[in-house]
Amino acid sequence: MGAGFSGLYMLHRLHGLGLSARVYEIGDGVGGTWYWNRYPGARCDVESVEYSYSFSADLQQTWDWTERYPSQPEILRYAEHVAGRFGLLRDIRFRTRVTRAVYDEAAARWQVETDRGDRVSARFLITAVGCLSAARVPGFPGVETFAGESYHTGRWPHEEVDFAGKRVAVIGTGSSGIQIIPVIAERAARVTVFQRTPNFTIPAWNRPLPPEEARRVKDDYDEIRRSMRASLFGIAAAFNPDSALEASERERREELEKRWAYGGPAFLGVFGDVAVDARANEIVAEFVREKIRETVDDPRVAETLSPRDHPIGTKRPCFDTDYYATFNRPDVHLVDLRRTPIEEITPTGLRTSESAYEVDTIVYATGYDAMTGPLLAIDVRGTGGAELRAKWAAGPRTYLGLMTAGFPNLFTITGPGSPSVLSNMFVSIEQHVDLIAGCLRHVAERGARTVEPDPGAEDAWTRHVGEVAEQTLYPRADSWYLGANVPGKPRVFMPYAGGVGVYRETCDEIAARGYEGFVLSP
Ligand code: N01
Repeated sequence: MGAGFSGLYMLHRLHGLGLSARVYEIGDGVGGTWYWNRYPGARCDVESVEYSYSFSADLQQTWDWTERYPSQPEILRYAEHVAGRFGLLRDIRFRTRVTRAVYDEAAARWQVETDRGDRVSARFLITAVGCLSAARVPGFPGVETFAGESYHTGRWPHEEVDFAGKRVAVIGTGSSGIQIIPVIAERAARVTVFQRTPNFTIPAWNRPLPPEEARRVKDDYDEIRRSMRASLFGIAAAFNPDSALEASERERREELEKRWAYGGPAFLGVFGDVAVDARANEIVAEFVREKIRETVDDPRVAETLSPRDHPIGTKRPCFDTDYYATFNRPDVHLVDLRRTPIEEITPTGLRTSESAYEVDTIVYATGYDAMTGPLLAIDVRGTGGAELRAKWAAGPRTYLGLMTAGFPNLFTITGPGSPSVLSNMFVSIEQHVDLIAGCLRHVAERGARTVEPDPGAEDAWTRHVGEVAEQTLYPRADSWYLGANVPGKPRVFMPYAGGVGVYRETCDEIAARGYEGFVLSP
């Protein structure tokens, strides 16, 4: 299920194993999140040379990225290129949503249904549905009454949206809002930004990628990929293991300024204790607030933009182009929803507890039902008709984020309980797909019909995921990592916070011990 980067690579590996496979994809093209997120300014914040597949030396040597961070159109072209180059399109059914998947114990097969009336059966069912694909518009009263145009960043139309001369409201200041706001501000007559929680954002300093720089990376790719795989977040930038608390004032300043000037995710590797020690974290957080005060002319606006309710890095960090400076424009206004919440959407705009705002266009940059949302939107039933929704009602339970007990032969690429969204997704996707391919080979060699986790191994892993998160500052933020953005969703930290290097070693050891913790049935 899914023809984003995980589904595409999985299909390629299944071809290599000599298995027959079919991919169902809701969109009418490949690319997953990059197919849907066509909003102006959409760009990946991992560097292009690292946000790419490593499985084919030929591919990584022949594909040329043009910018330091790849734009959405360029990433989509890359996905389309990969699909064509590796002969994947013939096995993908587009415009087709899987609605139901029921495990038939007697046949040891999954019976899969789609919204186009397909009824197919498969030995293995692999979900490649993405972690951030269930877009969410909050249930503001009156949402459906708005007479102007409205868009969610994650469901952006294929045609260009014309903002010229328009009064635009943007709700949400996560990664998507922070990327789209400066671009809309360039085009619209007026932009009003509705902010609930201010976010920390670091300059990306995007720029063209000179061919000689790309050449150096290509010459050194083996080493770069090796260090990415062994790292915490799946990126090659050096992580400084030193403590912020032990560094002198001058050393701190130098390191922070150096990383700010470099930009992008490397900033958060500034000191080794930022993610685990509140005092170290506050040093880095205050440095960013200082930058906000330096950049934003109006001190009250600067203060409203300054995060104070969560440690830096505990909500997904953002990386921007001119975000804070955009608030110096006379045609951009910031509304603090903590002080004056939205009460309703009206036919002509929005009304907060304080004022009415007349607008032509509303942009919802309001995020996703992350990680579990896309999978639980499907009616998945395992052994004895058990519902996945019921099993995960108090939070996802998995072994390695890869499988869940009671659902034989069902694999979840970058599922909850794996590093996934806390990493460069390409590193996590390739590792999971390779792990699944290895497991399928193991099942075949043993002559087994089914594989699923031992419930004890699953309990221990689920506990471990929670314990690792508790050692960090992550649980201190109301983030989508914890499901906090979706009313009623259980508050459980979903990704594995131990880092992609440690996670990979753990998986490799488990595989070397004959897929310890997995049960094979004849
Ligand atoms: O979504 P978000 P996103 N009333 O959930 C606000 C990836 N990504 O689409 O923080 C008012 O982060 C909400 O406020 P609060 C990346 O992993 C990557 O921006 O909940 N406001 C928040 O400000 C990212 O983390 C890239 O208080 C409401 C915003 O809407 C993930 O996708 C680019 C509200 C949602 O922010 C999701 O990012 C884009 C309400 N009822 C995305 N409900 C790159 O690679 C929500 N909000 C660059």
